[in-house]
Amino acid sequence: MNKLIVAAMLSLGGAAFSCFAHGTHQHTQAPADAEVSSTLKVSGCWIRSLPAPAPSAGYFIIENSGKTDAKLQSAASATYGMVMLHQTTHKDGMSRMSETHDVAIPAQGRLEFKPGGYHAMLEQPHAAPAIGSQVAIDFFFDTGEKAMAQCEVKPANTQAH
Ligand SMILES: [Cu+2]
Repeated sequence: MNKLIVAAMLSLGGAAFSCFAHGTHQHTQAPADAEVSSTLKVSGCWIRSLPAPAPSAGYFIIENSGKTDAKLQSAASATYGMVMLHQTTHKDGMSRMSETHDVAIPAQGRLEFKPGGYHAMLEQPHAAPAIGSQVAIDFFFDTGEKAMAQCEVKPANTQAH
């Protein structure tokens, strides 16, 4: 792992972050024909922007007004070469991130992706998006549907909404 990334993350509040080397990527290809869901909505999306080569993180709320559980399988954005789903866990005073898949949103429920928990890891930006600009992210579910969101780019020192 790049020392610059560690330094950038340490400067975010003292917590020691460790991004696992993702050795076993199984990237779900975003289905091009996915229809926009009428029951799965993403709102409140924002991005904590970090200078390259550090990845930025996306946070948002998924609401499921449907009658069955749904799983978020992947996300994609034209602004980033790769978007992964991550979960931050805390153990022995350390924070670390690992890749996750199939994040369940319960029927008639919601799930918040927020600092210290689930987030979208936004890697390989094609161009660094300006603070205050909007970045489009698509979210793909096991129902074969997608949800779209516009995410506001916020500065690196943003801790929450
Ligand atoms: Cu992460």
